[in-house]
Amino acid sequence: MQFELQKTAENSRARAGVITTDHGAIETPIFMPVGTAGSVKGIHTRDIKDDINAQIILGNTYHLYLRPGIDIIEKAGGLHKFNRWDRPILTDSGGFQVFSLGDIRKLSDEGARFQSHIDGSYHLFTPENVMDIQRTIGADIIMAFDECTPGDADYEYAKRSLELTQRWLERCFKQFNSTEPKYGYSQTLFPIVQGNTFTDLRKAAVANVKTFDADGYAIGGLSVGETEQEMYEMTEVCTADLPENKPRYLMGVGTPVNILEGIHRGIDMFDCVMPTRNGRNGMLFTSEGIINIRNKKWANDHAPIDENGTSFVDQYSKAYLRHLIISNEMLGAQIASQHNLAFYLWLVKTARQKIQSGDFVGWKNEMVIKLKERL
Ligand code: PRF
Repeated sequence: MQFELQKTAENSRARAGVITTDHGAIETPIFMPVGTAGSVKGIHTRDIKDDINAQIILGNTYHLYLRPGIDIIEKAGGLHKFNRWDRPILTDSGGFQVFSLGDIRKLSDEGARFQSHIDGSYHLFTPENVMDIQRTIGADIIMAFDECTPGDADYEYAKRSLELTQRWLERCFKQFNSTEPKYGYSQTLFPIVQGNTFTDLRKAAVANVKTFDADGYAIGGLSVGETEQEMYEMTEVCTADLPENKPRYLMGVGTPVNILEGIHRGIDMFDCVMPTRNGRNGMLFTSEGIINIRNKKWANDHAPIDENGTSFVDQYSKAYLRHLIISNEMLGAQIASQHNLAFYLWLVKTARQKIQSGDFVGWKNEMVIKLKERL
């Protein structure tokens, strides 16, 4: 994998670049739709590619390992073959998903023991087997196995947890470097910076990940209950010290405003379930603000969902989409998800154009005001 940094904005850390993988190029800044179980919920890969214009999607180690199981994905020839997506895939390591399980998991130096949320069966994730599983899924970008602490963790816990994540990182690289890709294209491993909301821990974490010569670096442990201000501050602390010439990925973030503020602070890659999850619930993100399509006020509004939208679904009327969502029709969830993803991809593409044309900050500040409006 390669990264070419093309332009850095003025009065901002915002950057435009290109990541090149064996499954094609990714123009940054980029948003990556989440395909937890191998599908971006409700959307055909044809539309993810040709309508939404996504350049890379996510998969989850935890979910794919439990169901359908890694043997089945291997038999298919990897996830790209299984779900018919021929562009890059990034897989999360399970570090975050396992920790969301709460009571039904237990951590030790060895790894994380957990119970399946599907059938209660017992499993163990270790840095080693999580590398092997992601190799077998066939991700282009593999994530390190980490512990994500909750936003309100105290200093002692955050410090001990970071030390565990660092010991695990060492083992991740050792395993990754002693194994080969399975399907003929190259794979790369991104470390994850933890350290909660503590500046000294974040700085130590960045210094530690930099000792590994990775193709890119992720920032985890944010957007997990801390304030937005803290999230922005910690993002800045990390991007100040991360290598300029490598992509930075802010994991699990966020709202359209969070994404613009992240780009401003030097982030190149984002993922979040928000456009699909909130879409299924009737929340639409547009360049004029947020629409709750369930609201009675749209019942007789026969204008398009989004006049300026880039997706074909934007031509359906608000009244029709409201009817579908209220009636729990599958198509309603699909239209709303597709609209939101197309909007997120439009947002990062426009940010990239503004960085290149030299007026990112002015545009970002205007957008942030509009994006917060409730229509
Ligand atoms: N670690 C991993 N995945 C993640 C996170 C993390 O900290 C987050 C935090 N926002 C989202 N996804 N492995």
